[in-house]
Amino acid sequence: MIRIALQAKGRLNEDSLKLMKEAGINFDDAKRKLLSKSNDFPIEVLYLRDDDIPQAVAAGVADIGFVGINEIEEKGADVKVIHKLGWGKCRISLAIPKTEEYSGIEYFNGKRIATSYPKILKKFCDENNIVAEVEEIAGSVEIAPAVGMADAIFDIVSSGSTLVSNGLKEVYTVMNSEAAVIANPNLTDEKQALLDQLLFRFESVERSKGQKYILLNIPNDNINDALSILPSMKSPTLLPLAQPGWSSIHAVVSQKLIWDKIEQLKKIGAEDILVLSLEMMVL
Ligand code: PRT
Ligand code: ZN
Repeated sequence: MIRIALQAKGRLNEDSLKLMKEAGINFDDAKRKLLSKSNDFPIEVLYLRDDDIPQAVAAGVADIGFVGINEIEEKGADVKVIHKLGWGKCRISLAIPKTEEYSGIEYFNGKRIATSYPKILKKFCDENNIVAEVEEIAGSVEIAPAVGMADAIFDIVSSGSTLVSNGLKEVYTVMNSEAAVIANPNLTDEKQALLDQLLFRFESVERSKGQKYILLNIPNDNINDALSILPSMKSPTLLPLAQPGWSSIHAVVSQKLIWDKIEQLKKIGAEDILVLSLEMMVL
């Protein structure tokens, strides 16, 4: 049995549950139980606030967790970052009132900076020889300059629209973040084996994202042209059709390229083109 800590509610909750489900693991959500066991896999889910996940994993209260890299850095918890998940993407940036002129990071010398990430900010200031006053506040950081609590802020930005609507401009990105799988550094062999099994499933699901499965029929004379248009995982799947002189080709194509490939394939005589969604790619 392995225990995973997930965010109970908030920005990472939905994607966390979706990935577990796509990996074939179902359980009750946080609205029903704070600790929930799956019937599909030897795993228990512990729902926590994201701030508490790094510490819970470091202490072994949970064996693994999904949490933003920003929280891991801020908490300085002794956990291993095993796998980046590619969602929950954001950056932590310094921002100042939009009317201020910005010359470079020396601007922050002698300034008061409001943040919920004091450790990351202090480390950045130390590394860059900036002497600033760090004002730690738990939430609504963006409002601090307007109400006179600070001259600047250091906060999470994703689209940037919260900064704009508070009359601020982003001037320096200190770190980029995304959600990651973290693990306690001292997992037992049994737990490590379960984690490896989970990672294999997560990677199979992730690999299929943005990919489509394409099937088409092509005159045998044009098979080589079609194969040069279509990439393949190993060797392309090529099947003879009942109709003499024709074959069927199956391949996986990036969603971004699908229309381009369809147009090229039609030009060389491809017919009956089908495009299907992929749920996972197991290599
Ligand atoms: O209750 P709990 O403590 O669990 O949740 P929380 O309120 O502390 O965190 P939550 O759910 O807001 O965010 C969880 C994690 O999502 C963060 O630690 C980041 O790793 C990641 N993430 C990704 C974000 C954002 N994008 C984001 N845009 N976290 C917060 N924001 C906020 C930001 O603080 C700012 O207020 O959104 C606003 C900015 O958004 P834009 O799009 O206007 O720039
Ligand atoms: Zn939080």
